[in-house]
Amino acid sequence: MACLVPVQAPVTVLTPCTVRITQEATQLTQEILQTEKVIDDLLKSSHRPLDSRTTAPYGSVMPTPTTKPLAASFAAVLGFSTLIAAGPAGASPAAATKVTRAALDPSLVAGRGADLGFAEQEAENAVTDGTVLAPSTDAYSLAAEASGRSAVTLKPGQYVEFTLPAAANAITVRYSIPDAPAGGGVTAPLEVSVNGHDHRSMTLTSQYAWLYNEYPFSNDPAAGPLHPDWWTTECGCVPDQTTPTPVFGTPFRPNHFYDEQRLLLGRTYRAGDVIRLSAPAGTNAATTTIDLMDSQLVAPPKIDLRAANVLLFGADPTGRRDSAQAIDRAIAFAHSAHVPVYIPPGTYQVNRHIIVDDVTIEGAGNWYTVIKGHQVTLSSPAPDGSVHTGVGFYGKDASAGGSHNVHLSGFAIEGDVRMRIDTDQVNGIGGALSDSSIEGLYIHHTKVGMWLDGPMNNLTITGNQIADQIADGINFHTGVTGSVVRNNFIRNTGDDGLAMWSEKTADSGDTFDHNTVQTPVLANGIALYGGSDLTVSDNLVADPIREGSALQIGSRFGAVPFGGTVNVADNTTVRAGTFELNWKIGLGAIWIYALEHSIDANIQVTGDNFLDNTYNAIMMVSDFPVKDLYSITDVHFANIHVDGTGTSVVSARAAGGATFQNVQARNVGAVGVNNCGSFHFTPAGSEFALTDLGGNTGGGTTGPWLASWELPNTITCDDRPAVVAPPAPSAWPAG
Ligand SMILES: [Ca+2]
Repeated sequence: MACLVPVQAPVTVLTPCTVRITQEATQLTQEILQTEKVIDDLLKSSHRPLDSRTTAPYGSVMPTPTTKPLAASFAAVLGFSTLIAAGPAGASPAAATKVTRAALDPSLVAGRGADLGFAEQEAENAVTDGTVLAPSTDAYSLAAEASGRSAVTLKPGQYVEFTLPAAANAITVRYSIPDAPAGGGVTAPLEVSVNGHDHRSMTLTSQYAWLYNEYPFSNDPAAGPLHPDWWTTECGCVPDQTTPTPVFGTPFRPNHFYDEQRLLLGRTYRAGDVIRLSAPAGTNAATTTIDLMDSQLVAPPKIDLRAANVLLFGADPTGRRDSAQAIDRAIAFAHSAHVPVYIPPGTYQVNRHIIVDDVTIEGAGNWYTVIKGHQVTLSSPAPDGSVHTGVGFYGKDASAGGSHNVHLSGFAIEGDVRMRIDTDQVNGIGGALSDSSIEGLYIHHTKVGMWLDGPMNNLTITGNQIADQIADGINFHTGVTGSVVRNNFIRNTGDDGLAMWSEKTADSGDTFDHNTVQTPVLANGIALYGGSDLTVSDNLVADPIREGSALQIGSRFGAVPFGGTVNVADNTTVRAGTFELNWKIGLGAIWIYALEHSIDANIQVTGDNFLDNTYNAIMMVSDFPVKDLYSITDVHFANIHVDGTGTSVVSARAAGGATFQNVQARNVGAVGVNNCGSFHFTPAGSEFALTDLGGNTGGGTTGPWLASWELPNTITCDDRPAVVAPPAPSAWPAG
């Protein structure tokens, strides 16, 4: 019978059960201390199987300890013995390639967004003999999905090179290579050299890129429309109700072009050293497009000797054998012994969910400890509707009480999801996790990085990177309360970057703070769908592409109405306010959308900067079929900077009203307020009223953006005003 020990039981309570567990823990710790040579040897020879040593983790004879500190052993293997090695003698520091944040000068976004210790350099600002893509925000183009809306395309034999701005031992390359002719992706080499030597090769892949067609998308570039019974914007028709049947070119709606890959350089290079990325002359990729490179100085691996080391429970750090059961055994032991689980450097194959409850799992850092899985087709659908499973760490389902006191940190999750199937639970993190924390993970190639299904309470998500997802980055789904998402970096999601989705049950008391969200290829950077007392603060959101914008407050998708106060404070958006392909009108960087209910919660939008808006900065809209049912009535904008709009500062396409105070605008491309109200156009004016609380200054070609003649509700409705591309954002004068 298993020992059942209360979570808080002190080990000084000497029941027979706790005595045995304490003895086991002591023995295990001693064994871990004795295994440094095992781990050391293992890391030096990644091909050596562990079988003979790890099938009996308890009581087996372990090798004699060596005098070499374990940390030094890890360091030697991972290149840190040369941590402070200088670059080649005589290398002259070149001018560093410009460092940016979301392709902006960092001074323009100081104090906002995430800081995870890497420096972003855009390829279009680097030295190259390739072709710099002309900036574009047109969906389904390489430029639109690139950070800063531009990238560099290399033909075989061409290069792009970046001068390091600071010492670095690791890079992340965001790139795109073509799909296979019939879909499914290809691999192709990318050569990396530093200062003309230290050559190495990365193997790029497009297996996780290139989706086509309509929701939920396809990997087949030749497929005709998946939904000929849907209204289709390209023909402005329902294809199977149209004669003659419209023909759509293929590939139809290609998207999700980019992927990223990380590389430890094996030593530390200096500021001024030059990293060249080359498409080798013989590459099978006709083009290799480089969007950007991030560089950083990764800390040495973390080691925890007091924890339950998964190697002692049979885990295989070479990634050859499945380690799921070994990790389960380590978790079971750690749970009983009240110690954390430690996953040392290595790649661990896991092809299903690891169920976590009341446990701490620590990796050595997400550059070192990688949990990697294949997507597995289930023999029959799971009760939750999944037809696949894959690598992920899951709390128990909320209907089973959820999990509590789970703390995950310092590892990467590398999934294998290439298609969007919404019923599949193939997310990096899932289930219900109350009183828990997730810190310092890198989550890649899963469907959703973290999909939490409440009800649950008090989860803190900090310092994570989530990239190249098929769907959302993080979603608080249904009754997630009192939880925080802070200082996370999200790039290239196939749906919302960060979302709170109050389907049926309200999310409440949650905060998204100081996150960076870049290039969601569909939907929004940050979206709130219903809920109460929510905060979105100090985030940086860049380059949304279609059917969404930077910030959305939307009453849709079966969400409960908004309640309480919604604070949208001190965020910066850039290159948002996209073109809505179905409506064929421009959106706003912040998009407030009453589709299924009126929005009458107290919405405070304060201190935000909306930069380089492709169309509008602010849009408030109710869909046309429900324009007389729902309104938007209690929205307040204050202390806002709008720097550049292709069209207006405010587009109002709903009944209701909003107040404005100290909303300062410049480089406005069209009339300051595009006011359609609810489209009745009566002599009384628009159904949407603007209230000027003072300090609303500046404008553009048409004079002050909030001119007195526009107030309170002058109809200025124009579906498609001419777009005037704004100049690049610049510093705002003090005061
Ligand atoms: Ca770029």
